[in-house]
Amino acid sequence: MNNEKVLDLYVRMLRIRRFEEQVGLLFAQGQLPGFVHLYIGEEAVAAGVCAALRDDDYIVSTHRGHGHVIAKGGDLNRMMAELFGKATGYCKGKGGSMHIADFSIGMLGACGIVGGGIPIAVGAGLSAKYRGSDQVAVTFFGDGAANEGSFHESLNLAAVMKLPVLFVCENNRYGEFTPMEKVTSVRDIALRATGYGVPGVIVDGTDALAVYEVANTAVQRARNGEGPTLIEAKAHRTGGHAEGEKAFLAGGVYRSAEELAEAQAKDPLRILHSKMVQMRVVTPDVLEALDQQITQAVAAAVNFARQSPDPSPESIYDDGWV
Ligand SMILES: Cc1ncc(C[n+]2csc(CCOP(=O)(O)OP(=O)(O)O)c2C)c(N)n1
Repeated sequence: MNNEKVLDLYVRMLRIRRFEEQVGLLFAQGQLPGFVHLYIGEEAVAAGVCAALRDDDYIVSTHRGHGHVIAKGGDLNRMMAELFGKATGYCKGKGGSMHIADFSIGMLGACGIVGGGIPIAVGAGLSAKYRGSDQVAVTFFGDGAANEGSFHESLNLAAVMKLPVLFVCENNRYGEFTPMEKVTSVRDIALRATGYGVPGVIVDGTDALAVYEVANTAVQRARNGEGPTLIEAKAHRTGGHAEGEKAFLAGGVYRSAEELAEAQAKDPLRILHSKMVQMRVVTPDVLEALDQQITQAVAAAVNFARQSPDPSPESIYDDGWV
């Protein structure tokens, strides 16, 4: 992988991290009207996969979707405005965090229904195959979603029809507050690929370079008409399931301090940062300047959102489908 590509991975991750940190802060200050589920700790998965895609490839996301939108090239201003519920947001302020879509970059949507996005990606893959367009579709989902019927039906259909789809399981080991082993019959989600006759690959989801390599292979396979791949990226979310978690958990603790510290130690940004400096891809000064630039872009997005108008009351019935 050339230096430019490595740096590109880092930039995608840093944009996600700084955006998410800001969103966490705004939520804590009571400035955002809806719920938010942050992606901090899992950045290498979205960055690694999306860096292996073309602009016209498709992705479908989850309730934890900001990172996917940003990694695919989403606009920070429109995202932030959507979180603030403003008319300039991606859904004109009516969707919020879990409903960001941007068809112009192939981002077909986030989805608050766990497992709900998976069949949408299969539909996009079917459409690409039908049109002979050479595009691929990616569905991101959690370990919890891998226990939904939609996952199994979708994987089977994609395998039978040899659809150009990447099933990317972001295994952060928890579904809300339930550890995976309490609700999942296998230790590795990737094992389930065998049951559907497709490759199942496990990758360290904190290592963006490794995720990129695995995704690249799966994308080539999909474009060659060889069908789907199930990728399981083992990752950690370093924050709560949703922001404000403590408020509704009533003090209950579901993860030990040691486990959390272990997760924090596997920070994908820090890992790639030190690799890049070690490999002399770039100097720390350049990375520092990049960080400042991205931090400013996120601050500008907050200003953009704050200065944007609210949706007008007359528009309440516009853009709605029943
Ligand atoms: C069909 C459905 N069931 C339950 C919920 C409530 N819910 C929201 S997020 C979540 C946990 C999802 O866990 P996972 O798929 O592992 O994703 P993660 O939050 O870990 O990224 C649940 C149960 C939901 N939104 N949709």
